[in-house]
Amino acid sequence: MLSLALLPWAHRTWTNSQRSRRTPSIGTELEEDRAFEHFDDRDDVHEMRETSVHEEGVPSGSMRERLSKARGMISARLSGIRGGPVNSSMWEELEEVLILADVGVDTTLDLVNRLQDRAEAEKLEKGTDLLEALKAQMKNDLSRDRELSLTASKGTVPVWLFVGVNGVGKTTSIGKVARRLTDDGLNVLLAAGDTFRAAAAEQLEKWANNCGADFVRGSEGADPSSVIYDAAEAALAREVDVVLADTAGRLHNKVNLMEELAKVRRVADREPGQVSEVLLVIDATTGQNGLSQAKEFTEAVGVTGVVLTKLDGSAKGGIVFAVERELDLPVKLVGLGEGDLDLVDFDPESFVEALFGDD
Ligand SMILES: Nc1nc2c(ncn2[C@@H]2O[C@H](COP(=O)(O)OP(=O)(O)OP(=O)(O)O)[C@@H](O)[C@H]2O)c(=O)[nH]1
Ligand SMILES: [Mg+2]
Repeated sequence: MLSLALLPWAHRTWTNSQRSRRTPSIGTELEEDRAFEHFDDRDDVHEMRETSVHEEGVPSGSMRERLSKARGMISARLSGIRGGPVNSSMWEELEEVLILADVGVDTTLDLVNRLQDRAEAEKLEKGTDLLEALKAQMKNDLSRDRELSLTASKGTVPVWLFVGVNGVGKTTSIGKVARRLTDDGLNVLLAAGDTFRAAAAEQLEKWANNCGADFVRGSEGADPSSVIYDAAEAALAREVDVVLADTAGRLHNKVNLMEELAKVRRVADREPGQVSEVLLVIDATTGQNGLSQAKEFTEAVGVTGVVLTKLDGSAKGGIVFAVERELDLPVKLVGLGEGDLDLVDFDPESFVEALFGDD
C-alpha cells in the first residue's frame, strides 16, 4: 500500500536536478536541463527516506502521520461504505464524505456521477471495489504536469512570485523552497517584495540566512515592484539561478491591491527578470474560500501553480480536487508543517492513498 510516507521521493527529484545540473550560466539560454523534472525516478521510490528531518536532525514524522487529521475524519466515515454493499444510501454517504472533506459540491457531484456510470458498467457490488474505483478515478483526474519552471531566456533571471491572502504561509513557503533549492546547489536570491511591514523583510531575511541565500530588501513602504526589479538586477550580477519574490498578503477582493500585484508581476517580468512561476499560496484550512481567492488571483496575475499550506493542520484536504478541476490550476507544492523541510511536491498517487486508503 502506497502512502504519503513515500512522498519524499519528490525531494529526491530536486536532488536529482543537482546531479544533472550544469554550471549555472545566467546569460545563456536556460533550457530543460535547468527545469525541475518532478516525475522522474519513480523507480527509486523505495529508497526514499520516510521522514523529513528538521534542522536539529530530529525526525518530524512521516507525511502520512502529518495528514492524520484529514485521514482520521475521512477513513472513519468511509469504513461504513467499505464494509457494505453498493446501494442508494451508500451513494448519499459517499457524497457527504467528499463534501465534508472539502472536495466541493460541483466536483463531488461530478466524481460521483462518473463513478455511478462505472459501477453500473462494471457491475460493482461491494463498497470496497467501489472505493478502489473512486481512488483510481481521483488519481487519474489529478494526473498532469506539475513541473516548476526555471526556464528563462538569455540575459534574464527566472523569478518565482509568491502571492496570496494574508497569513497563508507565503514567506514560510519561500523559506522552505529556498532551503530545497540551495540544498540542490542552486544560487537563490530572496526578494522582500512585502514592503508593507518592516517585520516582513526581517522574517524573510531570517529564512535567507537559514539556507545561505542572497537577500534584497527595500525600505519600509517602498514600491514592491522596484524592490523585485532591483533584486533581479542584483541576481543577474551575482549569477543567481532564481529569484524568489515575496509579496504582501492581500485580500483578493480589494481591487487596488490586486492592481498593485498585477503591476508587480509586469515589472518583475521586465528584463533582467523573467517571471517563470506565479505561485498562489492557499491555506488548506480555509476551505472553499480558497477557490474564490484562486479565481481572483488568477485573473489578476496569471497563477501558474498552487502551494497548498497547512495540510498538516487541516481535517480536510479535498480542496486539492476542487482547485484542480474547477480552476484548472496544478497544485505543485504542499506545506506540512512550519519547519524548513516541511514541504513536499504534490504527488496524486500518494495523496489519494493517504487520504482515502484503507489502512
Ligand atoms: N502547520 C503549518 N503552519 C504553517 C505552514 N506554512 C506556514 N505556516 C505558519 O503560518 C503562519 C503564517 O506564515 P507566513 O509565512 O508568515 O504567512 P504569510 O502568507 O507570509 O503572511 P503575511 O505576509 O502576513 O500575509 C506562520 O506561523 C507559519 O509558521 C504549514 O505548512 N503548516
Ligand atoms: Mg509574509
